[in-house]
Amino acid sequence: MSRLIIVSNRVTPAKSSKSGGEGGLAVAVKAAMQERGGVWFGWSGRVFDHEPGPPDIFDVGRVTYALVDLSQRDHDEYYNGYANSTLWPLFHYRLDLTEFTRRNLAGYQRVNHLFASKLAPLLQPEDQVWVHDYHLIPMAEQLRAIGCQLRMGFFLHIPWPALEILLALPNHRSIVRALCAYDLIGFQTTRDLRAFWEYIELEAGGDVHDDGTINAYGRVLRTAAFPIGIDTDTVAAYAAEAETSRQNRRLTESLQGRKMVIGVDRLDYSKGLVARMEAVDHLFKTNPDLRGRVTTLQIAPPSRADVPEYIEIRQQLETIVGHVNGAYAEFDWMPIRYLNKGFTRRTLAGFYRLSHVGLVTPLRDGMNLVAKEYVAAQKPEDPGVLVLSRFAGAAEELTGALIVNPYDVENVADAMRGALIMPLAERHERWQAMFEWLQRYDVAAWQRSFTAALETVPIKSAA
Ligand code: GDG
Repeated sequence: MSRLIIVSNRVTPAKSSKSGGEGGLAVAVKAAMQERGGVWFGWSGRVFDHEPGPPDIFDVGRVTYALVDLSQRDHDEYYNGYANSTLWPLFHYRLDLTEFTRRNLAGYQRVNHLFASKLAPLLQPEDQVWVHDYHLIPMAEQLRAIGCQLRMGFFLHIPWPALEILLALPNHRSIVRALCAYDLIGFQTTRDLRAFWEYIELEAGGDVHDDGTINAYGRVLRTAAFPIGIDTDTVAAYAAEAETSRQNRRLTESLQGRKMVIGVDRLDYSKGLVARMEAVDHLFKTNPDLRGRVTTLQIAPPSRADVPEYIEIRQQLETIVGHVNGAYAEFDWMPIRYLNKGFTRRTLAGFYRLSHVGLVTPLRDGMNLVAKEYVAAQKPEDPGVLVLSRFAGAAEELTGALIVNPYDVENVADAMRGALIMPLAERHERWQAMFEWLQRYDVAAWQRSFTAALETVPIKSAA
């Protein structure tokens, strides 16, 4: 088996993160790396005033880490700029929040070039390179420009937008051409894959074959959906162990027999938090019998706090939570407990297990690992119900959830009520099928299927 080189913007060498700010990519890649071993290359998370030196290289267990620092300017233009103020909002269908400047695009290209030049000397002839996510789309193109001929795969963790949305990106052509320098491109869902094919056929003038092979920009490459999984057995074990934990006891006591609804999301406008709180408002407005009997726990650790839109979403969320609590709270009951901080993965698993409803209502999401973690953490003999947005990639797999339109607050409120009163037999039937799926298609299976596909992809140039 060839050596695996993983490249991602953020690398998290620590054993586990308490902050909750690390996000789904880091959680998944860490689990995949622990299984297979290899080299994990990317940004150290540190920002300095000076230009970065050689990568900081060290081993932890089976993984060799190679970490590069960023200058303040690179961090502003590449990370906060083009990656998180252009690609992230646009790929999540938020044209209203998308900003584009040539300066930020140049910063993005510069950092991709920097990463490629720091990675190239570490590569060996049989290596397989697997690049992750929207921050690093041009990596393969940059590596090929300096002579690298290795097999290279790319996995996009966020949605691939519909054609009409992507056309609003001023440099859409250069982004898609850069992607076509890989040998394999993986997407979260068949919806994303089809949207990519549509661009290739209608805009790039390329060909798409039935097996996902495409010809475009003078290259032949493979495309497929590889829905990302979670470490299902570990989450289930954490949740079972947490039943007797101090936090779970405290939470149970504080609920005083009430039912609990839980939401856990990075504080991001794509997660639909404001509309979700409006749905909670509607639930209590139209179901007075539920007042005093249901508590919503919303955990939202801050993320990307340097980007102005994230400050704004936090203010909007605080306003609506304050409004709902002001409207319905009693001296001994609050409808919403809003926590602007993270918890350990073990604690979260325990909280999921105590919750009767998992509320996952993003407006757009590549996959959404929280939806999968919620299912994995349930008590087999008394499982809770997942309420899931149709716009999360996870909705293609988790068909036992109550699937909702997150823009329709009445629909979400109805689903919450349905979940709260659902009989055990139905809850069990829905949960069982989803849990078995998650055990079969876990994060290790995802890693294996992507790397196996990359290993066998035929490498040839178009005639
Ligand atoms: C991107 C895509 C895709 C959350 N709060 C805490 C905490 N978390 C963990 C969750 C979960 C992860 O962070 C979040 O993953 P998501 O998938 O829900 O969302 P993104 O961060 O947006 O991830 C997404 C994912 O990449 C993987 O491909 O599914 O669509 O946007 O694992 O549990 N972890 C800890 N404390 C917290 O308070 N420790």
